[in-house]
Amino acid sequence: MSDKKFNRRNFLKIAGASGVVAGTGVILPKGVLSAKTEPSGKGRAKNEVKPGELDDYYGFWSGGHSGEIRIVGVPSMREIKRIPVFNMDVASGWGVTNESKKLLKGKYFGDTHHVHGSYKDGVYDGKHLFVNDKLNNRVARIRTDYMEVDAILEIPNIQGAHGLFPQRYPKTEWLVLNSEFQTPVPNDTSNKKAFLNPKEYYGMHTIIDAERMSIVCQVMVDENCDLAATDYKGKYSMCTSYNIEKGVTISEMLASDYDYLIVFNWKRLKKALKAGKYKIVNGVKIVDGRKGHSDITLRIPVPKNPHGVNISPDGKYAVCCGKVSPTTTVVELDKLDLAFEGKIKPEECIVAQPYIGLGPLHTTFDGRGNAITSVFIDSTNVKWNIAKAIEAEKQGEQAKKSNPHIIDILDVHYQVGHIMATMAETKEADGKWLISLNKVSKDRFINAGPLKCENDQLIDITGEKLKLVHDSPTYLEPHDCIMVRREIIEPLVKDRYDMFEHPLAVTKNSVERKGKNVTIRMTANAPVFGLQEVRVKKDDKVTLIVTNHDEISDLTNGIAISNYDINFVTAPFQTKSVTFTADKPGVFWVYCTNFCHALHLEMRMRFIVEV
Ligand code: RUQ
Ligand code: CA
Repeated sequence: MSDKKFNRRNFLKIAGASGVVAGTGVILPKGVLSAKTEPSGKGRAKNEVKPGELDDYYGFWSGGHSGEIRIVGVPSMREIKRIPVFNMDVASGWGVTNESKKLLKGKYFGDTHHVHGSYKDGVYDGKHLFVNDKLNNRVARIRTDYMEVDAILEIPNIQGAHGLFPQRYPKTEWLVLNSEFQTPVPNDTSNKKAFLNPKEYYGMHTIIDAERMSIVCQVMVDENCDLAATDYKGKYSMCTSYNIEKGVTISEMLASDYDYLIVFNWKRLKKALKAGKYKIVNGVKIVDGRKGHSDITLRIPVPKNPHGVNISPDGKYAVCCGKVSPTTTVVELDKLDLAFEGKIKPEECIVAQPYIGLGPLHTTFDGRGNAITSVFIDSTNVKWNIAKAIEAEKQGEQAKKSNPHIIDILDVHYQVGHIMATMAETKEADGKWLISLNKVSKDRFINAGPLKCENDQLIDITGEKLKLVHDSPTYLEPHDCIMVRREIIEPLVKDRYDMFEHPLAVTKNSVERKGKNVTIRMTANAPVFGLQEVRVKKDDKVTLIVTNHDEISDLTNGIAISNYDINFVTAPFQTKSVTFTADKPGVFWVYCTNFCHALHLEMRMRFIVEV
């Protein structure tokens, strides 16, 4: 075992010593590389993570319309890994192997916005991540021990699957998912008279069983359901709605001066389900949550076309961003019961509406009573104190005029969408780092053509002022992220697969024929494949199953079949399979794509398709 380790390291060392920069073929005079990588100036930058040191946080970034999730080390901002989710990834074979195709069910594009972790008692338990697909209306679950998708759920009756949030207390049994686009329900020929009548389009707040990855029910509302949040008591979930008008054009969606924060009462929802108060559409229980039809929902008016809703880590407040209004709306969650009981009006749950700036989108928290809100049009992050905003609201307009709640305003570059502070969506928000996910990066990086990257900025929030520390280019387009303390995740992450978790794990090499179906079972053990030659007949349907038998951590093997457009990797003790038709006769070299050994290039076998 240690032999191979030595081999691998030694090889890289040799390549390094000869002055060849690995992978580039460029020869540099000695010293140039090391001089450039030395940090400039004296001392150590606060976010510096020196070679050999580890980051303090696992950052989980959504990849937007790249369809993936990325793991970013914080504070170094090094991209450590990409987890393919709703996309194809030819390096790892996601979308190529039978295992991934079974989950993707023929859909290879996605639009991930919101990654969240599973919770226990208001803090991440480190077990799962969940992410939405706005494009094809799916939710994926990632098991963090392998950092790999283990379930994908398609959601019927909705479009624009957007805001996603797990239950935080007592643990994540439910996930909520909002549908940003209203549609006819059902959206098929049985309901075709609704196609041209937007008044018959509805939004859905979908409840998902996180363990089974199945749908519990959908709550139907007239409004659209944008961003999502759950409280810290397991009582409520909520959505912002910017289209209470049921508009289909921008001007129609902007007609009203206010829209809603809609709160869903879980106790009442469970009661309705138990009492059978639902209809079934496309196999899903749909509970009526429309205004005037239901006691499950509460509508708090908020100005205007709101976007994000975030819950303060003390569990007391929901902060709703105005988007078209320059304000945020602070809702006191303890008042929701009274409002549901009809003892106070919904708007009486609002305890502050502070001025923030032009285009507030999302809010995060430092765990010290302060909120930080992203402001899109102003291109700023605004730090403000929640208690001071509430106090000024009590005192009236005069007190509000001087904006006593605002602590600091930082210019960001440019056009910020989401922001997130470390651990901020948990009751252990620690106020160390803030990420500003900016949509526009022009002039911040060397010009790489008309299609530019995004700029994820790292901001130090330990002091009174927000301090910009680092610009980090990212490929399109992270929408949201969470940052989880390393200690929560790291002990759960494995170096090897549990080999026999895969029912097809190969222990003996074999080629088996049943009519035109040929099954090749093969081990990979760097630098050899278990078979040196496989012969099939033209037009055979071939299934190739490969198990990596290398127990050395990080020893990944690649399996590529020349001219057959097949390429995937197996990590230690992992099994993957592909099925294809051997439609081209000839000799095709199967080779290892993932540098595994000093004799990596010799790791090959012949795949012979006879006629
Ligand atoms: S949404 S900024 Cu999913 Cu705010 Cu993207
Ligand atoms: Ca509106």
